[in-house]
Amino acid sequence: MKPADVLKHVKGESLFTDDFPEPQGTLYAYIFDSPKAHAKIKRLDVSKAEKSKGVVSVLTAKDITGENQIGNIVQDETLLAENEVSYIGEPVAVVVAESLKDAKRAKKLIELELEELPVITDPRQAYEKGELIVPPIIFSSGDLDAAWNRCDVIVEDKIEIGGQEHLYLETQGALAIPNEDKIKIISSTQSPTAVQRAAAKILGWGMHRVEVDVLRLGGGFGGKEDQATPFGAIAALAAAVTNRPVKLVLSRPDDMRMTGKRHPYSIDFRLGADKSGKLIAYEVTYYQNSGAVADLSTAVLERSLFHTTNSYRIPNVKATGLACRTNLPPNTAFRGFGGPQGMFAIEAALNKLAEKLNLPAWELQKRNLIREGDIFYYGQKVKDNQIERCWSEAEESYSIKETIEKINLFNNSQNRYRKGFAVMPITFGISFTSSFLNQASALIHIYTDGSVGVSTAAIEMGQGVNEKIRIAVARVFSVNLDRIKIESTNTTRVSNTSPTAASTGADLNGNAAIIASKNILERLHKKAAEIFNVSPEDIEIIEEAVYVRGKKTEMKWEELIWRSYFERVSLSSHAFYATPDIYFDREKNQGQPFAYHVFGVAFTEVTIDGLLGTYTVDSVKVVHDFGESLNPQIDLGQTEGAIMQGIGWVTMEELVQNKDGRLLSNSLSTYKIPDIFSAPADVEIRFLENPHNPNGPFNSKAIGEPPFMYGIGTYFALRNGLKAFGVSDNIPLSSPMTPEKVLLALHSKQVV
Ligand code: MTE
Ligand code: QUE
Ligand code: MOS
Repeated sequence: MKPADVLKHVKGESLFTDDFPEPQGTLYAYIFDSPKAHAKIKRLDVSKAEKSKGVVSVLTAKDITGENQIGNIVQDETLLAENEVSYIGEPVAVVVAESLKDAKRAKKLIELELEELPVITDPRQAYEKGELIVPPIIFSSGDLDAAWNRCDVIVEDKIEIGGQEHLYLETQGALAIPNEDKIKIISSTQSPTAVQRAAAKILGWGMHRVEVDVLRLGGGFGGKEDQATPFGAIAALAAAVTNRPVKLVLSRPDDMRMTGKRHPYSIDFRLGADKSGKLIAYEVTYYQNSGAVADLSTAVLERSLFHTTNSYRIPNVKATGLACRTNLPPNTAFRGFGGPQGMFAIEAALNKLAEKLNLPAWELQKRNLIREGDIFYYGQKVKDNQIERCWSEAEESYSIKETIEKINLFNNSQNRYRKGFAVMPITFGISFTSSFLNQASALIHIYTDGSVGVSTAAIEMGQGVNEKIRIAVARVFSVNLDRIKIESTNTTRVSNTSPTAASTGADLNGNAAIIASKNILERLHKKAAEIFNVSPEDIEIIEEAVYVRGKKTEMKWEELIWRSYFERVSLSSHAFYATPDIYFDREKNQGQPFAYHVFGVAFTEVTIDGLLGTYTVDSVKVVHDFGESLNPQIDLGQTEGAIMQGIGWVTMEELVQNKDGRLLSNSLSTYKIPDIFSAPADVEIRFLENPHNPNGPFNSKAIGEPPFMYGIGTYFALRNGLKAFGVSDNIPLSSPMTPEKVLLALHSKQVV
């Protein structure tokens, strides 16, 4: 059966923030943002704008009745700039008017006088100037200094990894509706409680006076985890000041300019091994381009540290994370949350090492895979390890040897084209690494007709979490899916919500919903036992019918529900779930932060046109550990989408800023994302057989982020393709590998 949303999406019936019918008297907000990347504010005058036609109010920091602070992990972010601006796109003032046109007209009348300050856009430069958001974060294990002496080969190099624009289809936005002493915010956010908390703080109100409601998002990908917050808070402030509903929905150019992206990283590494290629020592330093304020940067950086060794056993490791403050919009969560940058670095290092040892990289990868019982360098034991099984099933299904033979034959058969091949294994930790966030609640009501309403903290953003929770609840009650409706996410029904992020949405909220369902089921069993004069253990509900001691009775679900209601049994339950046994010690940087890991292996094959520098991704072939999938269609969709997004990141999505901190790739004509023509011709995804995951709802596994990192394989397949042209050494480790870069590399060798 298709997820409930599919038909609505196809027919264009699904509602997003901008689609909700606007209440009578709704005003429109438009943001006046900083035109400079770093400057002192000398004068801000909104008086002319205030007198402009249709304008009801122009808000500046002075209008904030509470605290002008929306920082999450670090309290370093104003909602509206006060004395200084630190990136282009930073909100300074907000025009609130009868129409968007009136607001835009008035915006031009705002006068801002700035005294420019030096602009930093490069993370290494920021580091040299001492501009760190937090002190260096260092994870290590073993004895690195001693280990280098035992290495037969050592490689070192520098890596540049680009950022990535989220490009969710629905831009950031919110609609705030005042209602007596409360404000209700309809927000396109992954984190309703973050919006609620920030709006309350800005207004100086208790959180109980702010209600946030989210039906669904047209995509988030991490970009609406923290960065939906300012727009929700601005709409709320405007609604409080004017006492009218206020809508704020960003245009695409405004969204691209104002919001942060995936963090670009500059990286130094050193990797050592013995003659056979067994890894001995790895040292890596991540210069994260954090942007102007902390946002989630420190948590993202930590995840890079956690995934520094990807799927490999390396006994001596030291990784240093530097959160470098620059004058760019605050970079933020994006699918993988720092994991991709960490994994890219170790893959780059392994490829370099393979070149030096004159071995194929996949030989090295395979030799060094983690084994059951190993210890990840941050202290967690490798448990329920599936990486070797994924690898061997991939080899069996897709045969490396034959692929290589076929590629060599092709490469030797003509001059213009070369094929390249790479393997990308992934081992991705599931849980927020900030342990406190691994909690969720669910509220379930069964109505008197036997239909069921389910509220959780999960945000539906296209990833199918609602359908997964629906399936889990239907399984507990053993009723038809049609009976179950997943409600909007609402902070008055389910409070203190963790963001739907870290791929944990279905796990945390699914488990909470299962507990709530079981609570009610137990009461139903008790009632049925009373009716049939047996004990509750004798009762079962199977496919909407009541069974006594394994025998079907005449009593159906609807009748049992009505009888229970009539005899005053509670048909509602609220339940709480917290992931057991996780912790992380931030003094020692050791612990057991993850509930479990997700494993998989991807084979990627590409063809480069040596004349044009263009290329195609011929195939991506995957064996992935899905656990027991709650819905294979959803999980396949997540895997394919994530692979494509990952390929986009390492091949064509190129963010360009000038020295003044201005985003030049600020539209879809200058920022290219993959389309159907850049999709791999062949995508094969196999489900690892006999999976096992007691931590996921019904043995399922998280899927949202891990397959993104299969995309990294495309980068190294392209690198190998270049090598097949004879471009061997010193191909700069610089992502994305755009066709321009391919052509430059080819020209440097005059190969065609
Ligand atoms: N899939 C779609 N279609 N749209 C999205 O915005 N976000 C991704 C992933 N898959 C996203 C998506 C990210 S960044 C995460 S963390 C997970 O979904 C979150 O949802 P989950 O925890 O329910 O998997
Ligand atoms: C993965 C994530 C997140 C994370 C850690 C992960 C994430 C997130 C936070 C976070 C951390 C500290 C806070 C906070 C949020 O950590 O999405 O509010 O105080 O928001 O490993 O995806
Ligand atoms: Mo996903 S980056 O954790 O929202």
